Amino acid sequence: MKVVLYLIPFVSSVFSMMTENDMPEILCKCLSEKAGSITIIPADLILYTCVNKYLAETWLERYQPPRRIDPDTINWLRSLGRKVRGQEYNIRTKRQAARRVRREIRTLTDAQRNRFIRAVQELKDRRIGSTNRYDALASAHDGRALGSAHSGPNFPSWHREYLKLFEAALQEIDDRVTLPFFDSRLDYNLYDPRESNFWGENFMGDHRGVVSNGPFRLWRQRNGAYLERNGGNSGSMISPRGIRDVLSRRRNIDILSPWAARGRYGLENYHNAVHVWVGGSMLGVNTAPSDPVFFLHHCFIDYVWEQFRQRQTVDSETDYPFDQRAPPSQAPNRIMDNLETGKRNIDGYSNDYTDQYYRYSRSPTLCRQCRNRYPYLRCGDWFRGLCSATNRARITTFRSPIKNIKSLGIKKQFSTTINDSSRNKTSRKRRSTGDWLVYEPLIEEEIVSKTGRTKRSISSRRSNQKKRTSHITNMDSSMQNSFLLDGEPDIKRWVFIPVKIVHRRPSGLLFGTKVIKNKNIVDGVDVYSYNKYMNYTGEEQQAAYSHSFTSGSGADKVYVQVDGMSYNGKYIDYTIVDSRLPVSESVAFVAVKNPKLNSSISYISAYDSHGRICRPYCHSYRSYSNQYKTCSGVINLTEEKPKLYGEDVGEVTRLLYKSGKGKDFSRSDKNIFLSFYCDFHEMPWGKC
Ligand SMILES: [Cu+2]
Repeated sequence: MKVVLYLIPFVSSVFSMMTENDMPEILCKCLSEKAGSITIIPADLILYTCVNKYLAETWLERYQPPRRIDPDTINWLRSLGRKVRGQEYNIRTKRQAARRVRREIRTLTDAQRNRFIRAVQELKDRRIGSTNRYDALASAHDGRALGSAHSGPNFPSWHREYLKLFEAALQEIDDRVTLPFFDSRLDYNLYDPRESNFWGENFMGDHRGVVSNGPFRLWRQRNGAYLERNGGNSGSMISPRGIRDVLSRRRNIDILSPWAARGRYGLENYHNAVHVWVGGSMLGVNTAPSDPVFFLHHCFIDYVWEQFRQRQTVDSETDYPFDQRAPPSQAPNRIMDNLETGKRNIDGYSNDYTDQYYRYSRSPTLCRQCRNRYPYLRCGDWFRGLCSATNRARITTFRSPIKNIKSLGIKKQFSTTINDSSRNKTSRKRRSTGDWLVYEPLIEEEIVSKTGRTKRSISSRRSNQKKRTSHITNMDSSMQNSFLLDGEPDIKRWVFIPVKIVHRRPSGLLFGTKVIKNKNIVDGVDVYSYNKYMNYTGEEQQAAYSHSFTSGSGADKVYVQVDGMSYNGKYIDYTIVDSRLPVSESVAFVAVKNPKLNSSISYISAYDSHGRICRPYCHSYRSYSNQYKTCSGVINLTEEKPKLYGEDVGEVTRLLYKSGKGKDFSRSDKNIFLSFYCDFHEMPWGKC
């Protein structure tokens, strides 16, 4: 008894420096509103939308007010706007209708593409005010525009005007340049989109970590952070079916957020999945335009929206949906934020853009449109007759500037950037035509065709889905973070905490380890699922990306994501679990704001590479056992002792495994405050 009394104050003080906060109301409301659609769209996209909504609505409180844009930059932006209007005037009066043609980047000639790339590089090189032209334009996407240009009816209009300005800036440098677009369906149709030529040295450069080859290698953002990508970890390229679904609607209210955010017609969801797929700089809404991929991707979204507009049966110029569900900053007559062109939100719905400035050349989708016509496209899906991008050229020599790589502190063997050369050795098995037959239903099924019509049809489809394992997985890439915190990229501004992941084997998997019973193979099970523990409930599992596979080895990644609630910073890392086992456990290390720099409140979430979300649990320090109770995932870290974080991963490891001179190798979980249960059946978010 005495011992217990003695322990109470001690135990409760252990976690005094890490506590659970309530989830901010904006975030909580958003998540619970959308929770109903986690069996329709991958839940990490819901997370993405809601976190962005919170960040957009709180940017002023979280940032130290951002540096004012200098007058030179504003004058330049205004002059661009005037140029656009001048062009408008010329075309109107002369009636020459010299509309520029925007094309899919893989259909450009090498010369055309190089000219575009050179103009982008030049934008980055030309100084303007305290920055360069590229970054001046990129920063227009930040601040107020986070909220007034996303998740609402102003999404396509604001971005249309934004692309026009970017294109005008390119044309100032080279008048023959037109903005190309990135039709990610061509990459979706590829067996492994990470191998696409789009990420080749003569296109956008690699997608593994700090961009260290191609035309934008070692680019830095305005705040000094490197341009980064973490391609293919989660998210998805856009499926042809998704585009067909969007184009099957006739009113903007049916395809735009917030009204269409929950289903298969939501244009912004498909767009988000690509941002998530590319990751790195593209993941944060405030940093996304730092990557030129942003403009090509958005140009494709604009292409799709234009096709949609062409099919509308009502007046496209006035079909601007707006009610109390939309953010007030997206009111039709409000002036577009940050673009300095004086246009109103609804002006982005004007026909002028495509009547006067540009038109789109049809992107080749069917094999007969691309076969033998473009060196970077091929007939990728003979079965359905669909075009795909070609795989990127194998690089025989490693051509990145070694010197610079060294200065990044990247050791060659573990580089996230030079895998191209190492991957050459084990060339991937080309998929035969037969594989498409197996693969094809997966493409059609998951994100796209689930409307939740009848549960029976979904579960019967799911039962056909065993064998979602493949040798194409994301297991051979690491994770790069920018260490950007409140505008400065520096690891010292962060501290590391441990997060425990408890992962249950998802249903629908079948591994190669067959069960032999009484001399015969037992169908439908493997050694790891052949047990009484695996008792799946009839509940529906969360939706997964159709294009994602579990490695045949069982290795799978669970990502842990940190979003600053009281600061401006994002951090993501993963831990590896064994999907074969009924339950598998692991610890991830993620970084949060260093509490020495004042308020460190973070929302921490976890999801697997298929887009399914895990449920957060916090250590219940009132009890003596290692008990965890469901919690919000919002963590407040303070400087109070004892210290439950480390300045580096080694220090955290010491928290978990006291170095007992080889005696003690068991982990002490009492120092792990946050844990996630990845079961994929239970609702990942609590009620507000
Ligand atoms: Cu945007």
